[in-house]
Amino acid sequence: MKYKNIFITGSSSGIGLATALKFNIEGYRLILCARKIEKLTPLIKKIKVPYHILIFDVSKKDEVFKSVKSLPKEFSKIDILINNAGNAHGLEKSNECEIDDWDNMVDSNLKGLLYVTKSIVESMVSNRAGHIINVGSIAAKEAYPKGNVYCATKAAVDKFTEGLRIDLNEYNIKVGAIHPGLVNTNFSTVRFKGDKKRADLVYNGLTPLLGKDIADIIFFMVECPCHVNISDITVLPTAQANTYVLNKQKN
Ligand code: 8X3
Repeated sequence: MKYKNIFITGSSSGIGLATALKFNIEGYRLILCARKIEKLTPLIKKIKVPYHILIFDVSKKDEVFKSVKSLPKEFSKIDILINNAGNAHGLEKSNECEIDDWDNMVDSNLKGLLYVTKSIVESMVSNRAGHIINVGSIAAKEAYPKGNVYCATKAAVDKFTEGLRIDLNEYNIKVGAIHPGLVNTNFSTVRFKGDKKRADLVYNGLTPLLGKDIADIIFFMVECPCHVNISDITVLPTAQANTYVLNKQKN
């Protein structure tokens, strides 16, 4: 089971970083993807397994295909793909938000995930083996105020996951998605463009999930026996009932 190659997008922070660390401990061979090499330095220091780094932006189609093609032979058979890269940009009403934020989210969360998948899936089909896990969001399942395009990109990923699973069914390839609720990563800081105070308020008064919680579940999904595919899983902090019902303690 071990010594498999796992390809993780967005592996320099948050859920991607936690997932890389988890699979490092478990002895998998890592293909670590990020936009900037500097951001991977702290992770690389902790890696004990064979790894390969790819620096590219998921939203740049040519960069994606060129990077995947450049993989050395020992990393070119990708057993597991974790489509994790993506983010939220802004939290404003549709009539008030920045159109660039919409572009950014469609380009990374949706188009980027499609490019990466397309660049890898053909070799999985040739191998008649593979496992693709898309990191979605509770936002895929329900829209919330001011979430508009972020929710739309995640809902599209959710539906694409389903379609991909149908297309790949005859090739013995597992496809699934994990949809987290509130996870305390730099997600909200990015969403609020560096406004740490506003970001902290999101998690204030409750115990959010950690990147590690999601990484542990991804590992469980990957390690299921061959005949078991977890197709869809939503994970929330105990204090979160849905995107807007939260059991927050007053400080
Ligand atoms: C992250 C969860 O509820 O902030 O995707 O959209 S939420």
